[in-house]
Amino acid sequence: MNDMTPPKDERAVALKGLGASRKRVEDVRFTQGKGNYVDDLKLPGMLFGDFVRSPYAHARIKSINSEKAKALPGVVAVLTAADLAPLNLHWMPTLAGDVQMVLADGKVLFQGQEVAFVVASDRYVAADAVELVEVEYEELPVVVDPFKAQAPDAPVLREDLAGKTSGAHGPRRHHNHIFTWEQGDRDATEKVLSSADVVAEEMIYYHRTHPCPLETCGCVASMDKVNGKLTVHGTFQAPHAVRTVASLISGIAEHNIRIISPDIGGGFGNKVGVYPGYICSIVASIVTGKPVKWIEDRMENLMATAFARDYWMKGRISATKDGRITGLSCHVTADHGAFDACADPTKFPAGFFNICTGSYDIPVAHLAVDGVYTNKAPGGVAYRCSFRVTEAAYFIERMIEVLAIKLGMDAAELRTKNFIRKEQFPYQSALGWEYDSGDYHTAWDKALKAVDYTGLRREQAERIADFKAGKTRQLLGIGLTHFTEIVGAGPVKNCDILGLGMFDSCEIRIHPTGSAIARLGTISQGQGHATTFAQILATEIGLPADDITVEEGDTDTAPYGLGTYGSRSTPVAGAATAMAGRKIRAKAQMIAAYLLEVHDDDVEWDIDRFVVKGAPERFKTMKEIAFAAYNQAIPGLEPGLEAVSYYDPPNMTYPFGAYICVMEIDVDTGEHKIRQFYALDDCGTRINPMIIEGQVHGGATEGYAIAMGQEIAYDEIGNVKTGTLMDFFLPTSWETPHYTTDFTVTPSPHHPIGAKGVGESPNVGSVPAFSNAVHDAFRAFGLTQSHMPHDHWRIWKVAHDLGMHG
Ligand code: PCD
Repeated sequence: MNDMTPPKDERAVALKGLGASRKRVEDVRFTQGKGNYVDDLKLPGMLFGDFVRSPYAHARIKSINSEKAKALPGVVAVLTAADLAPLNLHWMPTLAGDVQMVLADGKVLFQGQEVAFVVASDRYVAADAVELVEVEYEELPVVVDPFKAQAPDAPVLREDLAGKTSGAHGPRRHHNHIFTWEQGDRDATEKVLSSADVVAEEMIYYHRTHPCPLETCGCVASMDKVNGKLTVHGTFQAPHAVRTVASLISGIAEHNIRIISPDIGGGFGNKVGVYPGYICSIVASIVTGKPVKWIEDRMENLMATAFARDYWMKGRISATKDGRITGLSCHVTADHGAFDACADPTKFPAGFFNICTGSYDIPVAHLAVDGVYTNKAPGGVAYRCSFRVTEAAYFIERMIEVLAIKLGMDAAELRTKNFIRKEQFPYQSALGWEYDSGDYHTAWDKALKAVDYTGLRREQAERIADFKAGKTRQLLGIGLTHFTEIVGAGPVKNCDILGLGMFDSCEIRIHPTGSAIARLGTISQGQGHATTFAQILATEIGLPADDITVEEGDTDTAPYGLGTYGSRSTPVAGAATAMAGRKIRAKAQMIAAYLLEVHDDDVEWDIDRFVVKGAPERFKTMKEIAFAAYNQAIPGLEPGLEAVSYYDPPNMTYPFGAYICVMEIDVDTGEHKIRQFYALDDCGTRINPMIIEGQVHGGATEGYAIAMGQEIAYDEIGNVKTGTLMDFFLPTSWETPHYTTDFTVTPSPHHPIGAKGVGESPNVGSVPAFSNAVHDAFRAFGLTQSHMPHDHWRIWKVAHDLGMHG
């Protein structure tokens, strides 16, 4: 090394690589109102589409009269199922192997269902015309309860499936039954449960809710009839998959379709599925020859696009008298609404719910999930969780608490006693997963110590005594959770969506002057990929992150990938990025050796350069190497410095965490106050600690909303009672608790940089922590289980039913 060379640590810091809390490069435009969202797009001659939607949850359509609407000046077309039928587009395939009406075909099955699509010169004319379309309905009996839906005499919801005794996931045993999915060993589990010392049994309900991104769903479809190219800008979390599906459905050759996801204002799973609005906009653009924009309003988003959860989970868990868990059984009744449009990898009709043995070493388990049709909106998306993992984590973390009550044991101690031990990894779970790595005891002990758990329990005991003595009306709840997530779908061999294997990709081009562009198959919706993926590369290829542009979301330029959801970007595309970087570095090594006139093996990597072994003063920086790649004829090497990697992960990654919520509850008003919320996350190698902290704050806030008030509620005739933000709880900074974040680092053994996902973890972990805090506050007064969301009224009701109001 010569005197001019800055020391290693200084060079490493200058790269802003792995581990740096690099400021988000996206925020320069976001904080100045310069983002580029779908609704910012204005194309010449653009038309606007808007839906006529059903006011009924179940009704036959007797007639649709659009004459008055068509007569309104500015209205260009009104599409109904009859117009789409000749193109065979009045129904579309769902991600779950079912079919779904694009526009109501003979009947409607949920409130807010799309009935007709009005296309007009501007949005206001379209909205006025929607009011003028006359639809005659004949009401039919409504089923909103998935248990009643399975009664022998329940109304037939899906007449199109009449007589079909099997569906995409096997046999159907009733006209409203979709599938049964079973995992684990039923007989062995029953045997253990029937002879166990202690068995706790409970029905745990995870209510229906909605991702509710600030930006609703929308698109602009533009068919260029001259060159035959269809361009669709849209809020898509998986742009390439949308392109392939659009080609298969429409018959337009795939190279003639360009899908662009511009900036996206939050996805949270809401923007994974395909909605009628996309199909109708594309058809309308083909029919009119003009670009057609469709943007949902807030009510449409809440009422009609993909819901989340709605799982009734009946659990039984057994243990020895001293609290060693011996078996677990779970039966889920899954309310999928009118069509099975659940967004899961094809072979997993209940997603990865079979992670429901959680962080515990449970020797035998059995799971059965029954999917059921009801008169509710379709969906079943992974709202900030990897395909039903939040339901699974909620289930097991509630069951642990219920078991602790039955055993008369401290719930923290029960967890400690049953955690999978560090030396058991890779761990084979009873329901079929291989957990890659973990160190649960270390994380748990750190968390308990951080909140002074023993002190809190002492305080709680005093509070209970004070309450009983009439000195206070405030209870103290300590909500514990230790969760294990499963993120990073693939592997291709068992994960696909509509037949597309779930790999991901990165393509890098290094420019002659030593800056670069990387393109990925994923798409950020706010996560900060442009910041973090450049950091992975900076460390791999020794060029500063600030000199690397990261681009996603345009199918004409990005390599094929399966998109961003299920916290898969870091585990899959992040791995592809590291691997592509390593290909660059391998070629750079040959170039450096040539320039330094030594053998390839005689140079070694040193942060941002190759150095001749034993002669540190002789080196070539990556910047020099990049230039040489374009201006030297190097024998045996092609010019240029580019690489692409398509990465099929060997396994998923299993991030985990320990969350503790301390909550004050007013017995008389049902109000709560979060006194402390501690979140310890282990996502393996941390790329950007600041972004991770932001992810935890965001996810925990969504979890807070879900646990404490947010829901999509229906009345008995299928009216959505929470269709506006007046009724649907979306916390503002006023309600949002303060969080303390912490971490441990247990790298993934199979990921090239050891990273696991983190974006969803805080939702998976926080919901049970908040809910357990509510339950824990009332444990001493006899509460075992009460359903979320724990809004003021429900908490008040719990106290009331326990006789605490005198
Ligand atoms: N990271 C770091 N480190 C680690 C991991 C991670 O740093 N270790 C970071 C990365 O890079 C990014 C983030 O963090 O940036 C995240 O990541 P992940 O976990 O991998 O994930 P992704 O794939 O990217 O994403 C996804 C997620 C999800 S799934 C969701 S819901 C949500 C989350 O993400 N969403 C959202 N977050 C968020 N944020 C925002 N802002 N926005 C949004 O929208 Mo789903 O399934 O879809 O339901």
